[in-house]
Amino acid sequence: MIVKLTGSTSFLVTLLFSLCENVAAYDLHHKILAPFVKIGGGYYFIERNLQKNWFDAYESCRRLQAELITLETEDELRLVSKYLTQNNIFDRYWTSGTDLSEQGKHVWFSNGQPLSSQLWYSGEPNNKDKKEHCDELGNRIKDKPGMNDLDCNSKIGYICEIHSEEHCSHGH
Ligand SMILES: [Ca+2]
Ligand SMILES: [Ca+2]
Repeated sequence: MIVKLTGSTSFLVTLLFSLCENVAAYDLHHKILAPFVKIGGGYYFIERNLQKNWFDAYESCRRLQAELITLETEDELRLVSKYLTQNNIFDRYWTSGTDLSEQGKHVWFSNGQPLSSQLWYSGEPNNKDKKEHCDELGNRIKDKPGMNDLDCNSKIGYICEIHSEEHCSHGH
């Protein structure tokens, strides 16, 4: 009985996993809005050509039922950066990091959790000219990943992230 249950559960997990391999965001008419690429355990939409301020970028991700990228671990930073480098698109991208609510206290706007101090480029965050409150994943040093606080009105690319469980439960 226990063996049987375990067997069918793992089958279900496998099925769910395979159904979620190719993820895309759809509009009401089931037209594909954006394809997400799988990197490690996450799904990401990388926009490099349309440069937007932080708020516009966040809204764009929400329209895809996603959020600006949240780098929960250094591993995620490493994997995403490796993908960008391998595809020759290592550039500057908005993340969900911000200290708009409390100066100097950078949190991921997607989940309210603090940013790891390990993610920053050295000397950052520096709140240059007292107007840097949104956090980018940057290319300050060629192919070396790191974070920097930047003026939220700066227009750069952005990366949206979607969680597979959330997406799969919506049936796409
Ligand atoms: Ca993440
Ligand atoms: Ca800065």
